[in-house]
Amino acid sequence: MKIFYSEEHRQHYPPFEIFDGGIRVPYYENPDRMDRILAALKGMAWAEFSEPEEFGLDPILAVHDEGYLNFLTSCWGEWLASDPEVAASPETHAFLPATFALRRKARPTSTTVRGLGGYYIMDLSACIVAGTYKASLTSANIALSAASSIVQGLSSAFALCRPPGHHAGKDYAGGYCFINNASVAANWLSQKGKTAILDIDYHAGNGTQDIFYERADVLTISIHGDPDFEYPHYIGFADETGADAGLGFHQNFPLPKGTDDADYLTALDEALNLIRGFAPEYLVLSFGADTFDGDPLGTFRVTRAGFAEIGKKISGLNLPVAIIMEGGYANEALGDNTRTLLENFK
Ligand code: OKP
Ligand code: ZN
Repeated sequence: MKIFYSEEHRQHYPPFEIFDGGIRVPYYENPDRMDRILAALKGMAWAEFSEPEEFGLDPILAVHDEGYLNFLTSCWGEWLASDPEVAASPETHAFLPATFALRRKARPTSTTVRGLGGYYIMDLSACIVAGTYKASLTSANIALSAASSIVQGLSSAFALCRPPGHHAGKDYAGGYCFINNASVAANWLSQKGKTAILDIDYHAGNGTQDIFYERADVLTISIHGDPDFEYPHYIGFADETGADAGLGFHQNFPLPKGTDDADYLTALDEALNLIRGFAPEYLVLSFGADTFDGDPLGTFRVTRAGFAEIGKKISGLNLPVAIIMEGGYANEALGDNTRTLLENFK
């Protein structure tokens, strides 16, 4: 019996893998498996070992996507080049993404927590603990309460939501978000009058985008770090403008690293003009303070004065607004930044 074998596999030996719950363990699919098999076969008289032939890429490209293969080719080099820590000790590192594109949505394929988790969670930051569900329900109720109060005639209301919501889609959690508070509020408001959502969190509001993408009755706009370099990476590009009946009723403003007050306010002016054109009765503002200069999860340079200007411009719409708290991680500045924005809506 011919047995094709190569020692090449030894070059593939990641130093770890991640188990459920984030625990690092040694790589289970390891070269020792081959050594065990080899040890078992080597002594057999019928075992005839051969090196494999070279067939080139064509038979592989007949099955696999070219971009995917290109990624496999370039991944490690890019990873190494992108991180000095990796370069300093490559043997102790492995590439893993921290986010997962939901491109297969056939069905929840398993009834176990692991299967359902993979289906309903888009990344490794939507961690669920004992109090998560109740806290999320309460957070949504906070947003609804703000929405209700503007229907009752208040010109503005602030929903100090936690957990945040704008990364959560119809059937997925992600980015610290479980229930999309702003979307719940906006959908509720849309029964009362035409509603727009403006998302000024530093990260693209992918969940909100997904939820309203086919709808013309709720305009959704997000201003954020360009997903070309920033989380959530797979959604939030400028050419995503809605689908079906909703075509033309979504707009993204992806901005570069280092965006300062002036550049931010220019994009905001454009967004506000779109809202004026839509002429809604109500506005839901997804507010994240992670655009702040020095936010540990952001790259923008919006200042305290910038938040004041942002608040002034949005309040200049003269629309009843439900302001929904999203992100913001420069904790020592978060209170002042939030207050500065809110001051314009008093
Ligand atoms: C939530 B919100 C990237 C890790 C990304 C998730 C960020 C979620 C942001 N290395 N972690 O929009 O403020
Ligand atoms: Zn954010």
